[in-house]
Amino acid sequence: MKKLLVFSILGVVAMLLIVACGNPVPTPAGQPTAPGGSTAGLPADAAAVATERGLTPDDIYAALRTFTPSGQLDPYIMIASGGQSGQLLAIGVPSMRLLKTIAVFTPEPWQGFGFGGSGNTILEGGKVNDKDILWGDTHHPALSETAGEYDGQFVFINDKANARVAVIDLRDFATKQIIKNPLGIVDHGGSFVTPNTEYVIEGPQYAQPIGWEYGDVVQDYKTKFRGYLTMWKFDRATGRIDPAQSFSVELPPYFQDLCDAGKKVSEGWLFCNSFNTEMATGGVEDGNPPFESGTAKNDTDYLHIMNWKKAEELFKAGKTETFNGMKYITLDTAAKEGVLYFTPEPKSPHGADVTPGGEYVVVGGKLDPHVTIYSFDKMQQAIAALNEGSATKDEFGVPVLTLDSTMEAQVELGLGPLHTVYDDKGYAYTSLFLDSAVARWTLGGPYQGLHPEEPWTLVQKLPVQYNIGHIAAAEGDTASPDGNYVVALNKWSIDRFANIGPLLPQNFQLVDTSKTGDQMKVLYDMPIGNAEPHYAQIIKADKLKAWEVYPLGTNTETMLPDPNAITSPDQAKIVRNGKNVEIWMTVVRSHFTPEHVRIKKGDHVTWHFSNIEQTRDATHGFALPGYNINLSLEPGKTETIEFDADKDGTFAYYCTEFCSALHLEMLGYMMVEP
Ligand code: CUK
Ligand code: CUA
Repeated sequence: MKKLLVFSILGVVAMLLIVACGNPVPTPAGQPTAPGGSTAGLPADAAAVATERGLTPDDIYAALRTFTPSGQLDPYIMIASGGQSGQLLAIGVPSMRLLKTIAVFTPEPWQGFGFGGSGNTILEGGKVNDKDILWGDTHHPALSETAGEYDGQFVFINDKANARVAVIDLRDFATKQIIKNPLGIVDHGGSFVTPNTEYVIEGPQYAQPIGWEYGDVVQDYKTKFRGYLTMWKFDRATGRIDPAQSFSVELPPYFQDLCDAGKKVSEGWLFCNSFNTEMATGGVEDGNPPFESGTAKNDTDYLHIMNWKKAEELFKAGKTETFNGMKYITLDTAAKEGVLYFTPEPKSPHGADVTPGGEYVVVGGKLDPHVTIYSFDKMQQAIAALNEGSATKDEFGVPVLTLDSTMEAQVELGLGPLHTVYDDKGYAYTSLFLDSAVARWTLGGPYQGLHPEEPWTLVQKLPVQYNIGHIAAAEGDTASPDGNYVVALNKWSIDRFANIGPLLPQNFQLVDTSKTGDQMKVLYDMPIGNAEPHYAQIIKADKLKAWEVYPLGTNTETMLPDPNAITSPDQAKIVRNGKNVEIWMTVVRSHFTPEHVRIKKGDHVTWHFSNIEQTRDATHGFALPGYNINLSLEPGKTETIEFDADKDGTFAYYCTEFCSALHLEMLGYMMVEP
């Protein structure tokens, strides 16, 4: 532990230096190639370009590894969180081309999400205390899995800021459901899935009273403040989370941080690191230690080891309490019935990443130079031994397994280890925040023999620019990772891009991991100019089977035929019933039918749009000025809006997608009589 302490001090010093100078030391830039030197072998015109641009052989290699000619498709798609934009990003790998921003928690006009159509209904599912919340802080996307492999059907994402989870259908890369956790107001350790997506898991972070009811953080902390981990039951057939079949587990008021589900040998279990076992309550203004040091006093925190299958049994047996409709297993029950165990983890831990076969859990210590590797097998032995006799318990009665009894190895990597991902060569990759590096190191056990090196040793530290947070690997969270690439999700970009003012983009750096040994290379820098993403997952593109167009008359919220769909302009009509006006409109290149909509001030308008195209990419838009209405009408889609005509006047509605040569002529008039 003394060693830990020394390094944690080093870590703090390094962190302070970074904060003080605001400038991690950049790595030396690539040296230009001497004319006629390492461009040998290139065609003359390519050699001339390389010489003129001062490209090194490494640069040329990187260009060849990433350049994707027009019309060629990327073999991987990365689904990255969009941080405080509240969205997700779909990015091609290795080209690092942004393909789509997927609207999730934040209204987005291009997709017509939240400007009058079904997106409004979906966003309403995310209300908090009846208040519209029109942004999110997305952290950890989780692709749906079958037998521990990404299956390309769904992706889930949490909103840390409001403890919500969203479901995105990968048939159309569109959000279908937002669900609010009734127990917590902030989350973090989610979303992630069980190996067959039986559950989408949402772990907590900052402790709070159940249902975020009133409590005093100092006086009530140990009695009222808690963490809650929620197992959201996912119904593949409907593509929705089913709250009635979902349950939660009450946790102590430690700050549970990041979780991962066991798989293969550890299927049925899950693991979360935590970082405030001190139960610090802040209050720097009253002379108390601030959270940043109060939470870092202890040498160790607790890795949470949870038997979710056991928890599911208890839930099914009715051994739960209920709050706001959410069934939950109390902390006392979880501790006594073998749902929850702890084992120590060093200094300000972050991340808990299960190896592809489920044998080990790797935890980084932000203020410790090591990663700690826990063995699931050893955990089970320690648990079996516990049951026979005396167990150490924390103050909430949760059994604590000793570090010696659960630890397989520790590997010293450098400063600020955070997150770990895996490849197909028996290597693990850990992000080093303070060192600004990606550490490649070797796994032992069943992974020994996949690589030429000793087990549990550091192989290479690759500098990245700068201050890497998460790291993502191709098929990295599956039972069989690919290993061609990892992406460093860097928090700071500093000098990597043109100066566009004090708010700088994040820097996603593509790293080549195709060769063994110390051969990792940075291939490409991609600026993320809209928020601070946290995690990302990378799926093989051929696993995605997205629709090219919607079948004619599809309601894209339900993905079923829409009862209000029409298929030809002949069926278009306007029907008045008292003050209610209902419009059935077709949309096709290059006209709306009808082109004249005459209504009266005070009417309630229900307007159905059917894009009757089946041509790929023949998307139309519908903008209604003055009414905050904007739709995206992809081929085959039927969409409905409703509004009160509370402003009289003449409103030209028009198509916002340049759909044809006569796109500008695609318009109509809504005349609202005073
Ligand atoms: S956290 Cu952001 S770098 Cu939310 Cu996964 Cu570690
Ligand atoms: Cu339809 Cu432009």
